[in-house]
Amino acid sequence: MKTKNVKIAVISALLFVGTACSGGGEETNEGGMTTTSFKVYGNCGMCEETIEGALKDVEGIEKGDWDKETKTIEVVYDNEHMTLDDIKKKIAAVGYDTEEFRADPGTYEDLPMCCHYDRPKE
Ligand SMILES: [Cu+2]
Repeated sequence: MKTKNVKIAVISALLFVGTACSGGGEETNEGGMTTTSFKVYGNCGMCEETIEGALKDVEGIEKGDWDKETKTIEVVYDNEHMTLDDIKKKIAAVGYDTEEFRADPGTYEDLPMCCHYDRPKE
């Protein structure tokens, strides 16, 4: 019985990773909460802290989880008080580009050296 549960957990985790790697875009809405993912440019673990830090303790954002391997963030947010654009603007405000919103050059320059990711073309 225990082994079976572990197997199910492993399979669910693999399915989850599979979804996360597909580049984002899929969106689910449940009870006013939207779950989706999108690309955020970045490099390393420090980028992860900065990106996720920008969304931490923000009312209306329940979860922001960036993966440095896939450069994809998964967000869960209250779609009555928050839009995806708001979230992307918050990320841009701490120095990170998304396909839609670009960080200020100054903010980008202020990032630690290791965090100077290759920016997408304007
Ligand atoms: Cu970094």
